[in-house]
Amino acid sequence: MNYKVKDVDLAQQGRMKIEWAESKMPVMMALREKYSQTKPLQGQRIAGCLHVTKETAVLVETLIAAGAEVSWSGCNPLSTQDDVAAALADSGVSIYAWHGMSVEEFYWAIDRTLDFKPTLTLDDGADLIMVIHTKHQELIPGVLGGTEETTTGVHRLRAMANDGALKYPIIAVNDAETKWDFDNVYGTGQSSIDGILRATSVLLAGKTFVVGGYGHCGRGCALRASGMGASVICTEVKPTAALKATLEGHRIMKMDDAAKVGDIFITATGMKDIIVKHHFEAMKDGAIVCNTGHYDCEINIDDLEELSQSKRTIRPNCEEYTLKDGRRIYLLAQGRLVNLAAAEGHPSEVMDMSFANQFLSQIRLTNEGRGMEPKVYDIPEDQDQDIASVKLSTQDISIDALTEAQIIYATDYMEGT
Ligand code: XFA
Repeated sequence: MNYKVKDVDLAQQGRMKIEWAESKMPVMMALREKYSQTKPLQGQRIAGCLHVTKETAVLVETLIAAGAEVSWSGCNPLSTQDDVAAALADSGVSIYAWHGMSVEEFYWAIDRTLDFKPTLTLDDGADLIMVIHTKHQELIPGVLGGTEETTTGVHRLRAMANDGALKYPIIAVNDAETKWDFDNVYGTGQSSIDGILRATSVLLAGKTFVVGGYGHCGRGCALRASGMGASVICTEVKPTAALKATLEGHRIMKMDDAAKVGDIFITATGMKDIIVKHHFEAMKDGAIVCNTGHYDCEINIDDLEELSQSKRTIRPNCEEYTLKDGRRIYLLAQGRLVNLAAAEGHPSEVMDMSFANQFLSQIRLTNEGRGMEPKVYDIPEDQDQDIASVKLSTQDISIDALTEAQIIYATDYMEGT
């Protein structure tokens, strides 16, 4: 048996989820159609370590359609959708992933995906690359290259490359515009609002919605909250970001002032201690507080506990804290990422473009990996534009093209003077 999943009988349910995702991932389906003819990944063995979700299943089956053999593990013990893993196993994919696996099982699963001696790796968080570089260096000569999905992984790999410790080329999918921008602004924006609504069912219209941090994620949250009729206040430490927020129609305040007037608070900074004791002390009765930043330290929960006389779970993912003076504060998803804990993470339409970058980068490594230095590479600008272009065309949206004369105008510095 070349798989280990929770229960292969869940396959039918998982297959329906995958089919739903396929219908929302037109770029991946167009790539599948195109490359199932030419099979550019024929002969490649891809070891993948990436969240086992319905969207990832679409990527896996597209890699297979393009000729690759794959072997898969999950990159986070809690992100595996067991029914999706079952559907992949049932279709003959070697997959080693189940929800709630232990740390030992996690590394056991990665080891299993290395049994077939991969020629390419695909990572989210660089765990697979790390295992190969530390425990299985004998595999390195056979690896053409790898791709990495996230910021954290890319940071780790750039540091390795600087030390000369990286032994094969990596393409940083994270840094593609069609990944980074769309995930963070539109993916996080919608899914975070979705999480707040599922956890609370409040009306956003007319509420004062406070966003901590006006980076990409904060911007997405502000955009969507304002679109639903909330009045948005943003907090920032960076002058240019604060200025952008004001020019995009939001108010900017210090958190100390926003704390007094906000109905709903969301942190999206990547920094700790955004909402602390004196903020809770200033909040209105009924204030809702949540986080969509990378870590769960943006809201100081110890402070909230300290101020409270009691707490109870009043709804799923919604903890009611009663302060000593009787005011109530609602903490969502225990301060963890509200878009993952209370909703379903990025929508398939957004993952479509990230995974198109993954897929095309695997093909690039197949063709060019041998000649590439062991460094971290960016996605070429052309690839971003190609992916965006396919996304538009699948929605029957046409755009203009520059005329011959316009191209000359754009490139000839003598014109226009
Ligand atoms: C779970 C993802 C993480 C799931 C899986 C099951 C469910 C919901 C944990 C994840 C990431 Cl850490 O997926 C979501 Cl029921 N994703 C990515 C994702 N987000 N990330 C929001 O959706 C991006 C990110 C995060 C959280 C970057 C840096 C730090 C944290 C994998 C995925 N998502 C689509 C799920 N649609 C059902 O495939």
